[in-house]
Amino acid sequence: MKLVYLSLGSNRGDRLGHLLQALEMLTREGVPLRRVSSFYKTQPVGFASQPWFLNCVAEGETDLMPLRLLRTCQAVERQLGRRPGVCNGPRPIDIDILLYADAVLQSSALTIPHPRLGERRFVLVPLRDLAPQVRHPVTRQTVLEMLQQTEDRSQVVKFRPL
Ligand code: PH2
Ligand code: MG
Ligand code: MG
Repeated sequence: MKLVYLSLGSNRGDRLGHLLQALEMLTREGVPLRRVSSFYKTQPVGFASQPWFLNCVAEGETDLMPLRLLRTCQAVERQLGRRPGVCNGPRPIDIDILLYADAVLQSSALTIPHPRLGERRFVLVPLRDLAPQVRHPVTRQTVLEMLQQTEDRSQVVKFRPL
């Protein structure tokens, strides 16, 4: 079993519902989730004129190889209505692989660790909830160190459903 960290984000439709459904579907499709971070309302990074996101990070265990895991994430995205559209535009769900055990790999289909892991507070803040001391397998920085050093200043606000 490999320990994996996945980032989930939604900024279209029922954002909370999409995240909850995706978490349940991942567990059913070969990625049993052990823990989930808090949920955060986050300012869009990159393409600014779109709705704020709801983001979280999940820790899972899987026997799926990295590319199979990517295909599984994409299948869940499709089942929740994701269609190829504007790159980085509003989407019901986006599921990205952040870390896959200590694996380092780069191909046209998939790069692990996620190449923008250190540049995004909407990823680092929820990842810190679960794994502040986990190290990036290449830079050897911990999640906490990456968060302290990132230049991203976008807003990440804890989401309170009630
Ligand atoms: N995902 C992106 C681009 N920008 N911004 C926030 N706040 N949250 C995201 O999940 C996100 C983003 C591309 O996948
Ligand atoms: Mg993404
Ligand atoms: Mg993605």
